[in-house]
Amino acid sequence: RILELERISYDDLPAICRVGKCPLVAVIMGSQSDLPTMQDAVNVLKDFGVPYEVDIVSAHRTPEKLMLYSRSAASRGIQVIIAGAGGAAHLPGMVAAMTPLPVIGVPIKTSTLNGQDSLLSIVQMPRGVPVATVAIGNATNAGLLAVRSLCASRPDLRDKMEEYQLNMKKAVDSTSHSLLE
Ligand code: RP5
Repeated sequence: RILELERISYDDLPAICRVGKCPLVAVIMGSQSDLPTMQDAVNVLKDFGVPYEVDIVSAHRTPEKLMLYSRSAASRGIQVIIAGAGGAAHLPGMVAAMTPLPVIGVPIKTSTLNGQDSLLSIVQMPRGVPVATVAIGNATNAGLLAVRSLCASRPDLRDKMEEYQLNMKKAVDSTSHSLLE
């Protein structure tokens, strides 16, 4: 049955959601229970107008899908993969092992160890197989990092990112001014 995989393409598998014609960023997670956290990455991509797809891919529960997904991502036009997982969080590392694309890992906060387990599982990758790991639960930064990685070839996104940064500065400035009033 494993050999049969060679005849299946990722497109034969149902994706939860594809937004935009040719998704550039993939947001995947180990379980639907990760979605409330991963939604923050999706929101960033929506705000920046970056086409994306969202799917559940589990390193442990759907290993065959993991392989199909990772092997086909680059040829399907995906440029960056954001992968969130909790606990024994092997998803981002396994994806990174099977794609040449940059992978951004989001450690999901767990109820037993507060996400320390997820963080260490994702960040401690062996030399040669990088996963850019954001802080525990910080899928917003994963989304922003994905957008930044597209900026080199997309001046429109670079402009939007500079505007985003300027707005953050303005928000801090106006808070500081209100403290002095
Ligand atoms: C991991 O196990 C998932 O990424 C999730 O964070 C965690 C728990 O999954 P569920 O039991 O909620 O499906 O694979």
